[in-house]
Amino acid sequence: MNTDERTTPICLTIAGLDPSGGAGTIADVKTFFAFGCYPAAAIASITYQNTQGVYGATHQSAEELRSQVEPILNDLEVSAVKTGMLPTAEIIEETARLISENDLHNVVIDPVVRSTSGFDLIDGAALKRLIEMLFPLADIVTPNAQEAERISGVALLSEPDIVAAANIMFGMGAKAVLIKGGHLRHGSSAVDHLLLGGEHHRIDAPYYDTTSTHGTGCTLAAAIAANLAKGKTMLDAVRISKDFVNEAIRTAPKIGKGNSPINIQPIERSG
Ligand code: PXL
Repeated sequence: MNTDERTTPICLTIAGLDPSGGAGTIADVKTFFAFGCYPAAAIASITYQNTQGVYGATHQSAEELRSQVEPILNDLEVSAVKTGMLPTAEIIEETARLISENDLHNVVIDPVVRSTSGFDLIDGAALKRLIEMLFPLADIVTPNAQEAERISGVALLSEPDIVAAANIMFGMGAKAVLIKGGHLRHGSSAVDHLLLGGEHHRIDAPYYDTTSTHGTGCTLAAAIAANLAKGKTMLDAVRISKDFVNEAIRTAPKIGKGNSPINIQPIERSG
């Protein structure tokens, strides 16, 4: 059967390129494809890295970003957009303009602050712009616990802290907040907290004590975008995405000498 934009929703990522393939746009593209979506990708920054660390980056200008995104939006019917590493205020402002001018839906904002290896992927002033300009456009924001602490100013020591941090992010304009609590774990499970429409959903998964986690955050946010593009509700999209990432961590290969990328594989198609 031929496919088109109705049967194969198009998902756009605006994020950083990890040329070693573990995180950023390559993880996003693999994830969109894994869920049967058609991937489009614009690069906000070219990073220099491998599984052992991030060694630097060359950021795109606002004009370079627009030059990548405009032809895509002029031609393709984009059903969801995911943002990742947006390193500068000018890139963030341009991304916000592109989303609003084109009335893009199913907007997933992953507020990437730092790589696992400790490299800053955004500066403080840019993070402030990201909160001001992109949170109000976001259907969901997906900070990890550390990012949530930096954004909200609340130290996340207990569940009430998580709710307080999420409420601050609702005040910043986000429509749903997913706080990923890999290290806020309860015994042997890793719990993510989805706050949505006045409800608090605890999304539970087994915790794996592994260093094979490179690209986890990017993959989760991209999977949520893909599932929203396919028409899933936010709660289902988050649950499906968490299971997908969990399986990708469980079955991660050992690639490279550092933090191995997770195992992003197509989900089984039912027909
Ligand atoms: O996982 C955060 C992240 C996002 N985007 C890019 C990255 C990283 C971490 O290394 O390199 C491009």
